[in-house]
Amino acid sequence: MTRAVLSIGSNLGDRLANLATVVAALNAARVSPVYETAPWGPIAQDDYLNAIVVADAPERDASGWLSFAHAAEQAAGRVRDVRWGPRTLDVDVVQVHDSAGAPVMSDDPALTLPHPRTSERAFVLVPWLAVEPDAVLAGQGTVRELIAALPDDERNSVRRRDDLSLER
Ligand code: PH2
Ligand code: MG
Ligand code: MG
Repeated sequence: MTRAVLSIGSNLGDRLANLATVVAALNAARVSPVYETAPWGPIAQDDYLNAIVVADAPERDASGWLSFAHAAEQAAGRVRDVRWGPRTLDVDVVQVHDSAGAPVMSDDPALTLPHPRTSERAFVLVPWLAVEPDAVLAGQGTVRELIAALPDDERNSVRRRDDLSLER
């Protein structure tokens, strides 16, 4: 059994429906509230909806979670796109825990774990805290502390959308 923390995001098409495809494809998932988030990175684009999903799988290892992420993106019609540009669905593997609950660490460029830049991104940290209040970003500190350390403009770039839900 492994547990993955997945960051899901969409800023093209029916954003909420795109995110919902990920939840539908998983058993035993816990899902954060949905957040409206300002685009992060160098590319001007529309706002995203973002959420965090924490999911268990009996057989999937870290690379199995990456395959799951890519398959979900393909199924949502994602096309080859520019780095950090708009997308129908992005599924990033933020962190994976092995069967003993220990975080998997990897510097493989194909799957770096934990996911790079997580500590700088309110659109990952804020939903993660909402679904796992005691979460720790492996090697970097508690998610609560990391949020407190963000610049104000980054922390304020995400807004909870209580009118939207991914709960099944
Ligand atoms: N994903 C990106 C680039 N920028 N900004 C926000 N707010 N949310 C995202 O999910 C996001 C982004 C490329 O993966
Ligand atoms: Mg991605
Ligand atoms: Mg991404």
